[in-house]
Amino acid sequence: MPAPDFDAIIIGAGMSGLYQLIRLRQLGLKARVFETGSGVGGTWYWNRYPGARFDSESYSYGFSFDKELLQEWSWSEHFAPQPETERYLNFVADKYDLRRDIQFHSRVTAAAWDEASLTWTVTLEGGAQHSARFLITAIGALSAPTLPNYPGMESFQGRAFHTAHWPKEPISFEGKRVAVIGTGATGVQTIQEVAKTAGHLTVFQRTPNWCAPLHNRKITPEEQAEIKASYDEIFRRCDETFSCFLHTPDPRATFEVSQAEREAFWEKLYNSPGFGIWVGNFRDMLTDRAANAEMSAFVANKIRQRVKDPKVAEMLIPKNHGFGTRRVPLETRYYEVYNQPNVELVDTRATPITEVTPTGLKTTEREFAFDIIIYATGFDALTGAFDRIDFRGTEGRTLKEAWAGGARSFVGMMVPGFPNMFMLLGPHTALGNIPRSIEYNVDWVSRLLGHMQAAAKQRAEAGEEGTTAWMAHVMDCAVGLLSMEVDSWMTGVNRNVAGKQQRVIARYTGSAPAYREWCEGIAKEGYREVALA
Ligand code: NA7
Repeated sequence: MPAPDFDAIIIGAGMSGLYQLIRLRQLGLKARVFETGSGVGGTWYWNRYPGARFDSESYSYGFSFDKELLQEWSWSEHFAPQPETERYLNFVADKYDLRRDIQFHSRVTAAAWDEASLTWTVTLEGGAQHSARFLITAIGALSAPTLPNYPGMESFQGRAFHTAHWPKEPISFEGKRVAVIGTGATGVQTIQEVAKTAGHLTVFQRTPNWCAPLHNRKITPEEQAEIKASYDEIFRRCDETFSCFLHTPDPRATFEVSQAEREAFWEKLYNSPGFGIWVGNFRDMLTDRAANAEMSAFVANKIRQRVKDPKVAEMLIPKNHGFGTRRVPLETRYYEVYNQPNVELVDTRATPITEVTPTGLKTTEREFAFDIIIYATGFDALTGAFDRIDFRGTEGRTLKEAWAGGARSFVGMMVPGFPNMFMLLGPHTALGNIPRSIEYNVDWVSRLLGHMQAAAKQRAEAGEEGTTAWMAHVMDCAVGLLSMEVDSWMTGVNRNVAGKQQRVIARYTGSAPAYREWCEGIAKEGYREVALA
């Protein structure tokens, strides 16, 4: 039997693909990365829309695996913008000479397991095929962009972009009539940037989100020195917190403290940088209905204070979900944008968009003329990137078939029936501050591969029993969370995608430390629940 072309194929050259490549080289494995784009960076390569930046503190987001890299790279802002992150990931690719094992402009369309040769054969768009012992998906959790299905979208004569397919050349909004459709984390970042220069900006909002101030600023030289001296502490803290951010819930319950104390605490959070207001709030804010309602009322008042027109303010205040039950977009003068004379807000629940025309779009009420339409309409989250590739496991069974009743995974990293396939950001892995999960998952997979090398094993497959146990745990974690009562990508809903209209338990909602503990238990017992042969 001919040897496979590579020991391992990695799909995707984002953060997970890059780090996995480094780890595979350390194991002496010959790996090839296939990447659709022309450069490295994944999320930070594709999402180059105006205003794109971190909501995690920069120094908690970068790679932590190499102390030298940590000292060499200096983040310029507490929450770095996309161009800087893309530069950082290029710096990483250069530092470790990764490009020689990355093939760009190569979209993987299919991957099939062959039991006789114990290999995966990967097919690229265009038909080229490559084989490998191991297949590692580094395809992201939010990487399959979705567009609305309005009639006439192709007919638009101006320029139209999805935020995740933003062109590389600069786009000027100066004097232009611009539409932004969508007000999730991406839409909010885009809107506040485009509003600075657009001749006229119309925001089409279907569901308002609870946004909170980011409070970004430049990192001073003193802070830089301090950050570089405390990386051990920074990453230790990320390891300890629920979702790997620097913020951690307050041990108090909302109604344990007086109203004055509560308000003072929320005021402090509202004036502090980052996700503290979401993941560093009172411990019951995301589980206790009354607590959540109080917090929501606090933020609603902030919106009323910041938006001059009371009617517009009410349109911007979410009515169908409480604070933090969907992803909280962090913003910089977002609400003030609606005080500008060049900005208009349209509620597409009251007046839905009916069609896109050559010159703009129509709602049930009006016709609008635009030069540029920006679709900030999100992603087919968590499973969308998997659905775009025709994965075939044992006996030719497709991943789509295996997941027809909902995605099922073993600790988010393996799937029964798909031997030697590892997912770095599969459904049901810990998310949160994502690079922290990536580093853990890459290390876990690499340790398993090292174990297989040492034990002369060729084949690893997740067992049914372990998968059932993990999925039961995933279901248990979701009990009692207010977020489970709300439509969002976090509950698997995307109205633009067939079959994604109903809420499901789409992701692991337990803590990252608990996730790692579960995975460590498996590793410590010689990868129990993984059949090694
Ligand atoms: P999101 O959070 O899924 O937001 C998508 C937005 O687009 C949201 O406001 C949607 O409204 C809106 N949308 C989608 N389709 C339509 C149609 N057909 N008509 C009107 N409005 C529409 O995606 P993001 O890119 O902002 O963020 C995704 C994650 O990436 C984010 O959480 C970060 O962690 C990174 P809806 O709420 O569905 O009514």
